[in-house]
Amino acid sequence: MSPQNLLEPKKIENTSLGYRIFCYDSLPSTNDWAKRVAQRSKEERIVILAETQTSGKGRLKRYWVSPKGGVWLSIILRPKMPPQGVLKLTFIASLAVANTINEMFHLKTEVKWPNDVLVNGKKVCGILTEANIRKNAVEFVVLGVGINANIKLESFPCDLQNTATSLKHELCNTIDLRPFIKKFLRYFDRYYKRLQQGLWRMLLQEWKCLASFLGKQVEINIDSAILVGKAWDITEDCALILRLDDGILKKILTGDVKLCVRKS
Ligand code: BT5
Repeated sequence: MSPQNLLEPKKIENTSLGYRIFCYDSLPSTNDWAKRVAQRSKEERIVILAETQTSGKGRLKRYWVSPKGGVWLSIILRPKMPPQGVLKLTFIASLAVANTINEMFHLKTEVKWPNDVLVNGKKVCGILTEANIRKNAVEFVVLGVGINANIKLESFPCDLQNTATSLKHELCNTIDLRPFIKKFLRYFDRYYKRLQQGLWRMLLQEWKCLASFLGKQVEINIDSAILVGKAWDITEDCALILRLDDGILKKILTGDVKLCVRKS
């Protein structure tokens, strides 16, 4: 049987904003499947949604736990932007997730550089943006969004139970996934249009308003080294500026931010 037959979507939903949602029971990774779809057609605004992922991916080949009850989706986009701009899509997706959660459930949401959304200080969502670059131009982007929606904390592996949370856990209730996904896409679409209209500075400002780690003492894991300093600012190209204890400002392009408990 060909891969197409094996992976025929269970259903396709069209939204009023022009997104087509391809719904699957299970996929290894919605990002990987979205890349295959993007390579075969020239369309965009296709959303690959799976109830579970068997090999969900984080950055740097890390794993992403994706049991049933979560929102695991990837959006295919063809933005007109230079390859260096792609991280802006991660930022606007995290803004869209944070605002959706805030508006629907009145939970305290924050964003954390570069790709997390937190609820009550714990990770509820991670974003993985992957771009296909040809001749120094973006051919397509797959924007992967994983949201721990209706997941019991006990179903996370032990190492995640202190750092991850889910909407079900925070609300002590199950949420209705359809309206949640639709609202997220509406927010995302609004931010995406603003980005394409050249309103990035305004969007970054909005993101920073939700970034409560800014101004705090943090640790950044880069490869096997740990840098400690104050999270000083985010540049227009999405880098983190860390102010080291000796006052030197260091521009960080990738890494993981952890709040220090020692100083503030
Ligand atoms: C991310 O990577 O946070 C990006 C996650 C993107 C997942 C989506 S789901 C749809 C699409 N298809 C995919 O295959 N992926 C995308 P990173 O910042 O590297 O964080 C990964 C780390 O988060 C892991 O090493 C774990 O420590 C932790 N983690 C794993 N699963 C988690 C979960 N469900 N909730 C919270 N933390 C998790």
